[in-house]
Amino acid sequence: MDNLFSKWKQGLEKTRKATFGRITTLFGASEITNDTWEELEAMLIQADLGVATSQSVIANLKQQAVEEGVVKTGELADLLENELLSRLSKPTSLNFDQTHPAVILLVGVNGSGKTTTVAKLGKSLSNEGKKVLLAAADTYRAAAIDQLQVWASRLDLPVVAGQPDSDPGAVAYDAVTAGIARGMDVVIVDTAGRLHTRYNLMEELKKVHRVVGKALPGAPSAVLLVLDATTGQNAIAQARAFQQAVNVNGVILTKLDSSARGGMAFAIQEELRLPILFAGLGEKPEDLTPFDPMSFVRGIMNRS
Ligand SMILES: Nc1nc2c(ncn2[C@@H]2O[C@H](COP(=O)(O)OP(=O)(O)O)[C@@H](O)[C@H]2O)c(=O)[nH]1
Ligand SMILES: [Mg+2]
Repeated sequence: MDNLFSKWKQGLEKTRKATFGRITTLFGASEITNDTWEELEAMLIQADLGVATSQSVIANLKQQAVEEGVVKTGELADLLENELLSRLSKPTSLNFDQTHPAVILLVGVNGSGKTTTVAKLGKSLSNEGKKVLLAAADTYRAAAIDQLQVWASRLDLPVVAGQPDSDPGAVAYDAVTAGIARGMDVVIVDTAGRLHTRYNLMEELKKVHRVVGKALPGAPSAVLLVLDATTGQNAIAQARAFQQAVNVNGVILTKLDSSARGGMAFAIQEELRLPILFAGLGEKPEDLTPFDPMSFVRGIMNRS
């Protein structure tokens, strides 16, 4: 087993143990009955796939079982693995060619992991040889600015930060301008997650988005929504609010390692129609990894 897959497996332990691991107990030598389908559907719902997605998985599996003459529960594991895999989009990577520097905005509610992910993503892109600038545009909390500055100095990445309570749009604008002047390849912008009202938050985000486009036409290249995997289905409603405010291009799913609800990944793709680009499998900088559907599905189902 290679290192990366063992990391996925380790990171998905909670999801596997709490839900998907129990699904495999259904797979034995017995004949498939109505009860099998009902139990499987209930387990998928419990695994946070959402009702609609779970029902659609079952409908497809039933059809395939008929078509392929599958009658024993033991043969369902392969069908389920393929079915789950078909629901996750192929690995997607970020587009760095749209503007130079590429500008990436990270958005999401407080505590979802934005600031940590800005640092991790910055580190990973810098390891690939890109010149990365971080921008601390969550000016509503002094602690958030400090947090990113600490990460930046630890990872040896440059950072542009405003004063606490300064205009987040202005910080983002300065960061993009600095990125152009300093010949950066990527500017990653951290944003605020909570204002007094959701309306304010979304208006602020729209503004940051607009301002970034003024500093560099065509920017941002990507708006990535950071979702906390421990919040399960709740994250779907959150995501919809962000999608209404700005054009979200993809999801970064954090804290898979502390979540038993990793099944939400399927609901993200199915209900939000957003690709998952990266996964957080821990708190350390190297714990952000491109989302790999095969490792994810095999990791939750305990198959190698
Ligand atoms: N276990 C784990 N913790 C994470 C992960 N990503 C972020 N965190 C933690 O989640 C907490 C909130 O993260 P932060 O970046 O401050 O969230 P923000 O409010 O959205 O900026 C911190 O304690 C992070 O260390 C992850 O992938 N796994
Ligand atoms: Mg933050």
